[in-house]
Amino acid sequence: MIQRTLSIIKPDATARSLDGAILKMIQEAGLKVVAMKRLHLTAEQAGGFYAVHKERPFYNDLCSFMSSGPVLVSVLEGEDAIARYRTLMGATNPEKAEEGTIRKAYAQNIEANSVHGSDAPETAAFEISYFFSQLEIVG
Ligand code: IDP
Ligand code: MG
Repeated sequence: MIQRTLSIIKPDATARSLDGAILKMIQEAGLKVVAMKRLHLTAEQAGGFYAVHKERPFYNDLCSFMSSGPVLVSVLEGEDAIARYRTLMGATNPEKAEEGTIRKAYAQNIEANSVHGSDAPETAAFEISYFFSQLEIVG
């Protein structure tokens, strides 16, 4: 099934100018970038995006980190895009990420782990609409 998923290149990666390298990995994996924007989120905007993690101990740190610099937000489209992008990203903790994944290559630690990807169709729909209108998505 053709799906869309929400990707974020996080502040640790934009700070090191890794956006081009990460997008190259995404495109070489056969995922199509159908929307993109560069944003500097407020802590409140990051908090709304990560509302599902509100009760987690790392929530406040995560909101600070995600608003500490620019992010590159994009919509990726392709066959089974949600699971395929999760595989390409690698494990949340880069120490556990497999060779060939974005987090293995670039993540600094479990928080500053370079990329976000939606984890299910419902979260993808929420996350895409958090950043993009239908007009901004060009398949
Ligand atoms: P995911 O990004 O692999 O889906 P989630 O569990 O959804 O991982 O967590 C969202 C984000 O919160 C992670 O990507 C990471 O930036 C941060 N995070 C997750 N677990 C921890 C932790 O134990 N300590 C600090 N930050 C964490
Ligand atoms: Mg997640």
